Amino acid sequence: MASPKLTAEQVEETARIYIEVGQSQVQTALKMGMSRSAVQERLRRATELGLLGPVEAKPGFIIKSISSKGPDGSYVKQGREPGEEFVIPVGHLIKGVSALVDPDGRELAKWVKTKQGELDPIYVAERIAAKFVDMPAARPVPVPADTDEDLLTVFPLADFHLGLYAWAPEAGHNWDLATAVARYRDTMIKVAAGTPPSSTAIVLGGGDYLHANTNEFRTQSGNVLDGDGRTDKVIDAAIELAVFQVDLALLNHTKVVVRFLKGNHDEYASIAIVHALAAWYRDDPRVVVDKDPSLFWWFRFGKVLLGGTHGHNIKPAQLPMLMASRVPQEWGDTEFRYGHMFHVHHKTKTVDEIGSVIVETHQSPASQDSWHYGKGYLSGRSMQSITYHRDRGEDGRKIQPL
Ligand SMILES: [Mn+2]
Repeated sequence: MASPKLTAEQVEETARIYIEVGQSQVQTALKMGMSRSAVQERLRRATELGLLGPVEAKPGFIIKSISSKGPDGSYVKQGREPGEEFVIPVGHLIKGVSALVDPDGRELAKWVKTKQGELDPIYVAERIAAKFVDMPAARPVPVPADTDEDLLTVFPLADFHLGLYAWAPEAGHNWDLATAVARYRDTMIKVAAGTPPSSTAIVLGGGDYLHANTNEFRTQSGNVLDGDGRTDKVIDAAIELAVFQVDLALLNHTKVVVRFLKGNHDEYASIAIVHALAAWYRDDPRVVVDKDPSLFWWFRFGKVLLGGTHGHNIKPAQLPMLMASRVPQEWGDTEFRYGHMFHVHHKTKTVDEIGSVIVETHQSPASQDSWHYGKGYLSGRSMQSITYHRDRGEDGRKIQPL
């Protein structure tokens, strides 16, 4: 079958060379530097046009058969050879076969009719699998075999600022939504790998998980921010990343508690994250999404009392008294008390343990934007997990620099 792509020049050139080399297809192919099958295709077309004799076809006509007289005087009629073997088109099945037979019932020609039909199951499975390549990991996550009932691990998600945009000439680094998501996921995996299999995990969004509430990209106090992407897009990526973190925690911990504190950048956008997670995990008995809308978080584990807040409304030194006043019962029942704060993007540990509470502020893994860079801030970037023993307090931590 002649390809429609062949030009008249290509066909003529092939016919000329074929005659030049003594009508050898192999020699023609060698001379033209192409495959023999390609030469054959061109020669078929040349024959139809009569370029190989005996007469050239008139414009718009082709030669359908050639009759010639053999050396012994008999007539030889040459017809076109059949085309390639018939192949059923992908996704089709044979609908029917009809035959043209001679008076003796012998088959002269056959028509194979196909129609769009049931697809090959393997073909369908491969097509579906291809669609899921970029989807998050499948759930449900298997329950980990052995976890330590005496341990609890907090995974602070400190000032992720998803949606922050930074341009290297202005801010020292290039940073955008896609970069942030990729780097955070990578770091989450490394943190998880260095965390013991405590029975309880707490995914603690420390506030400013998102860079902004709206497409205007402003803080609560109205400062203009450098944003990447539209709010819908950022929220979508933020939910997916939170699900990634929770699913990761489910691999190593029996129970996962999720709490996202509000920050001064995402007072409203964070609500969407919390509610999406609550819906996502509503049928999973291993996940508890705490929808508490307040700015403060308290959690008791054995003799350990934990507290947290973003930190835009109170100073670290105020947290111990607040803890004692807001949850006096838990305060009285515990011995080891810790406060987690964020907002400042750098690491501090309150020098004095006020009322036996150690309050720390967390380093952010986010890149600086032009404003922070311009202020000359020099904090490092990391993520971590902190593990507590129910009777002994802090038991260890895995710190992962970015
Ligand atoms: Mn903040």
